[in-house]
Amino acid sequence: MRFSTRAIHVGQEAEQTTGATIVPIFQTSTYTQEAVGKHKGFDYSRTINPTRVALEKQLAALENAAHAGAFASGMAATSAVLNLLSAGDHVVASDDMYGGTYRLFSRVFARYAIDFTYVDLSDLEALRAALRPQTRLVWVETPTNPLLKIVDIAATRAAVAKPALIAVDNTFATPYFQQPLALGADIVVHSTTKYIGGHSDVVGGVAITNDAAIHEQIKFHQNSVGGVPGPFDAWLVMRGAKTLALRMQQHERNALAIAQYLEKHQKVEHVNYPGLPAHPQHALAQRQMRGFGGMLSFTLRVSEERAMAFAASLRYFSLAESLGGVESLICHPARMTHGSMPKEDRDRRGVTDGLLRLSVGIEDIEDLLEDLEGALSPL
Ligand code: P1T
Repeated sequence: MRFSTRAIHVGQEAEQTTGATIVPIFQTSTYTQEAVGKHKGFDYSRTINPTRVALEKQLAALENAAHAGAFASGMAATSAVLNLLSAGDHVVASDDMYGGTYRLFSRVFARYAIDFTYVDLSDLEALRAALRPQTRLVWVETPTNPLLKIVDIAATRAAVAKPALIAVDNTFATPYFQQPLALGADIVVHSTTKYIGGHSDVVGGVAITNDAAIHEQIKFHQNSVGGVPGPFDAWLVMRGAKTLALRMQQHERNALAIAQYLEKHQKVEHVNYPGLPAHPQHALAQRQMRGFGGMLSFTLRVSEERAMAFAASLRYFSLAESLGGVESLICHPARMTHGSMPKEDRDRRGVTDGLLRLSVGIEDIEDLLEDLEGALSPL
């Protein structure tokens, strides 16, 4: 079965009692048992829910994987992976990554005696130097948020010996463009809030693996910690995921056209988009990914004030956090998505006050380009 067929069919069998073609929203917290312990495999919805099970089968299939655990948010899925660790363990993580992930690592898990080292994972020497005997996890984001750096997943695997695990946050690329498990990663995490849900109407996450023992632990944490999605949220993510391939094709076409337009614009200082030949890791992105995605970031040759006024003046790009929906968004990472990161940490990583990030939607490209031109020309 190929990608879109899997997205539309895996886990989506007709419902048995009625024949409903679409998986119902099983809006129930509990299940009536015939006798104590005699039931149909469902006992309590924190533990298991049929709508969630259907979503988990579908999302595992998108990553060509055996197992998936769905969560109430991307951060809950990330927490579940970090919950595999114990006090005294060490983690190496991307220095450029979503600000909320950095906050979770540095302000929650660091308090539980888990040690973190942040390095530019596109530099394999830096990765090797950061590894310790206690290193249990390497946390990779690629492309990174918001600088769109690319990390070589296969080379990371070659540098990181088991039992240390490699987890890849595949939110920006999506399984349509990148399959980290096939490149040697042990776990893939998504914020399904983004491209997989695809319509900016639900918050969710997922942790996917081929390793049955890891999945058992993830399921244990779903049940013990309880950060699971409700049935309606699971259903919304599942509905969105069916059109992932179609949407990603248009996201990418539009993003490439905008990256090329911005790259030539005299008011634009620099564009970060892995699909541009000028991107320092363009060749690696071509090798590792099937496409370059719909995210880009750039700096303008104007003051921060004017850059922020530009962002607010666009008509079709809403000034908003998040990404991956059908509608275009613009954000100012330093004040928005990465506001929880101290300024010196942001500056060191290149998340400067002048940086703007676009989540390019699937509108008609002519309208998006006219919108950008209309807002850039008065600057
Ligand atoms: O928002 P949530 O579903 O909990 O997912 C967190 C998350 C995890 N990983 C990546 C790469 C992300 O970008 C995010 C969330 N990011 C934004 C809200 C944002 O605007 O960048």
